[in-house]
Amino acid sequence: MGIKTVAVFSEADRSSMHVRYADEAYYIGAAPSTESYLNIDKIIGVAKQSGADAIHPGYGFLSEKASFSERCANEGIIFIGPTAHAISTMGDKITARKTMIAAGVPVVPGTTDKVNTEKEAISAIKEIGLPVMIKASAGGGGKGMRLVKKEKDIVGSLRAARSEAAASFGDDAVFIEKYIDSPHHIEFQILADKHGNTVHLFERECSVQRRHQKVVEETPSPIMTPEKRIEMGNAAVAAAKAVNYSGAGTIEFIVDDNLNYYFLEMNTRLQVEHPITERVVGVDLVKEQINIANNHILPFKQEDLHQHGHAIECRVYAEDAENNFMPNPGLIRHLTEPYGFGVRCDGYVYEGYTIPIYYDSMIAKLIVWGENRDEAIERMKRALFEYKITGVKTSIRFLSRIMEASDFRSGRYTTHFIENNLPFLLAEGDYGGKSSQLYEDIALMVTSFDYQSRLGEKTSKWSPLMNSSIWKRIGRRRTHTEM
Ligand code: MV4
Repeated sequence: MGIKTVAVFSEADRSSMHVRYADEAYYIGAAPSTESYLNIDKIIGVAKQSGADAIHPGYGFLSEKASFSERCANEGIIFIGPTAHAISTMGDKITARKTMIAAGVPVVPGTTDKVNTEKEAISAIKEIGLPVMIKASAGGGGKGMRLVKKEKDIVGSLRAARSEAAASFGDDAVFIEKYIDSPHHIEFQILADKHGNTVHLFERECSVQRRHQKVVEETPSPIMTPEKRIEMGNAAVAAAKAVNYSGAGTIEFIVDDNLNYYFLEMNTRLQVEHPITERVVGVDLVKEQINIANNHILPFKQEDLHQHGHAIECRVYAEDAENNFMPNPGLIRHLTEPYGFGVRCDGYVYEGYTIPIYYDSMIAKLIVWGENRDEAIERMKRALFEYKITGVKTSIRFLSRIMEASDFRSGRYTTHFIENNLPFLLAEGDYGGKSSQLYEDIALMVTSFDYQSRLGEKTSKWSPLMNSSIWKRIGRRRTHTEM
């Protein structure tokens, strides 16, 4: 777009790629995010100092902070995202529910107002019927929720949900919903300009998740019908219009096996999984976000938008699946990323880079496209096979097993997919047995020694175990041919 970029970085991100790629980069503080990426004053300070006219908040940190959107507006800096009003309305789940009811968007049967007393809770649950979910109004993404199955557990769960909400969010307001068992998580991408035009860019199926962390997403959803898609898309547009939304946003629904759908929450930001929508609908969502912030009119209408083929995203985490998915930060020794037709690899690590311990353990997103779902799955398996990372444990093999699981292949899976298939997903598969990591390391060492023997004595003092990339070690001053 020809726009100059300014990066901010914490102590832990000095050697990150975004710092090198940006036109300018500014240090904003120590590694903990409260001292850097969550420090509004520091970020506004950099915007002023550098003369940046807009801030893109990404998809973490301050991206859904109403006070940050407001501060930008007050400082005359464009926040590439919705207004503080839209963020705070959707951030408060009771207000969001009420707004959705008024807009005619289906919500899960439950209480409209916050539940104040144990007596109120008991009578509400009598009406709704067990099982129910008690949810924190200030929560979201699974925080501050309690499932209640038995009458005798109501009081205890209410107290627990309330105190957890008070401790986590400083707000103990809770509401109660009917529990939807084994749901699908299906979300709709929307785009809205500042001139009253709102469109949806269809759905993403996000039911492959573990502890409220998404692992695989795909579009179209294998359980969607053309009729439901139109109905839910219209509901998503109505939801966005109800808060005068502008920018990119996502309406999350839970969907039961009979395709009854209920509004859960709205994410008032770009999401991690946006590339699958970009690929299937053919729209660059970040470009549209920037143009919307710049007061442009949306360049397409609903009837211009179509889904073409099938896209899948796998999130690659630096974690140890066999050790309860424990984060596994550290030095990247060797990296080979997949490529080719229909493959997009959005990563940030490189050989010699050390993943810091401070932030999320997601290190890459692998997105593939195929003419149809089966082709997309086959392409994903090929791309995962080509993807080699040594030095840290990653979820690549686990993802490969997901692609082979019969529940995934059939397309009939719910949010319980991972827990229901864990032994299969952790077992050795086509991808290679437990020894495959050892073989990979040996192959890497052999390659490294081979290079060294051909490059002559001069370089042989470099142990391949110190750094797997010969290019990094010797490539700084002399080129390969000079050696
Ligand atoms: C529910 C539910 C069942 N019934 N609400 C989890 C995250 C938060 N956004 C709401 N969540 C749920 N709310 C009712 N009334 C089940 C979940 C849920 C879930 C939802 C979407 C994706 C994954 C999930 C995993 C566990 C529970």
